[in-house]
Amino acid sequence: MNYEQQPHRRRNLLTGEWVICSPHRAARPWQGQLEDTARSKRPQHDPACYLCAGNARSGGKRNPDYQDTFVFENDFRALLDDEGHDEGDEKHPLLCSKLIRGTCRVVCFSPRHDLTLAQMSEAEISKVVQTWIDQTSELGQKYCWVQVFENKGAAMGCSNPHPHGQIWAMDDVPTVPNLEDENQFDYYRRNGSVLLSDYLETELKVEERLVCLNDDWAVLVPYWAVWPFETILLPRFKASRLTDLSFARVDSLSNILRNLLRRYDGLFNVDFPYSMGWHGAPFDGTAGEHWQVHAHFYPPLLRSASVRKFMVGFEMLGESQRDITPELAAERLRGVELEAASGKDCI
Ligand code: H2U
Ligand code: ZN
Repeated sequence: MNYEQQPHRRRNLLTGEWVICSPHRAARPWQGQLEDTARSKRPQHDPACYLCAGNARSGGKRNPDYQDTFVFENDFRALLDDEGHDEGDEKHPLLCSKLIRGTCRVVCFSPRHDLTLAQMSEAEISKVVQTWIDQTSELGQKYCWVQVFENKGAAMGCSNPHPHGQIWAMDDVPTVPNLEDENQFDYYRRNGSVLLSDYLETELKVEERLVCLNDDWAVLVPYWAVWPFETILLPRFKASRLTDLSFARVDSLSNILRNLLRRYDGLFNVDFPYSMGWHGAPFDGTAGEHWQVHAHFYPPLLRSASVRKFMVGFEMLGESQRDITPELAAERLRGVELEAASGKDCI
């Protein structure tokens, strides 16, 4: 089979889902929606921004004069941790539901309204990583699932450009990480080794999907990527959760994050939109031996700063489909020129 020419399906090892890859289709013309790509010049402090230091939020709370990162309870939480609403969880064989308790927080990455994570220094990004770890550690004592994520850019439905992410914690494991848990557990039980460690070893040998690499971390376009420039960030050592990372690994992580995010921005010369987030072993009282902690990056842009991919039609009804191959996407990301200081320790 010629993977560079012929339509084929690839299997996601983490979820078991398949994706159709149609490489011959990448050159088709586009007459649909163009995304707005103007890079707006923003002030360092915006008096109207609810995330800037010292400003008021909805509901009357005021942000402190924070210096690096700042975490607060989301004023419009999707999950509540009220006790005592157990009543009314009616059982019906055809109407399935269960109560969840949880909480939602907002993480400001910097007091600077005009920056993005990609534009911050390694030391500043390390503070963000450490905040993710501290929050995961604290919330992991109370909830079995802690989801750290960032939604960036208007194309991803993020209305506020102030650099920030979110954390949702809940007392049940949601659908996607639950599938990842099952598949990693199944592989561990059958092979006695860790799925994502074995997968990374394979990828490091073939190299064609590799984007960047330092001593501790690797970024690649996964074999089963759905989004055009989707990547996965993996540790090159055993770590089940964010909370397993030592200080040294926080710094090497911030090094590779900065490298990846600059490649993304450089690809179409735009503040690259994406949703990213961390998956690690659930906090279930075990060491999570079968897990490797990892981050997924899902950017919507396809062929230029103004053409995005839509997951519609066949993808809603059948399964995901992509045109540009993961191998070509990785080559494009590898080829982005970074100024010397940001490429330190990375290929
Ligand atoms: P996104 O732009 O990534 O959706 O995140 C902004 C979050 O900030 C959003 O979840 C919250 C919204 O609920 N928010 C507050 O908690 N307080 C406010 O005053 C406005 C927005
Ligand atoms: Zn702001």
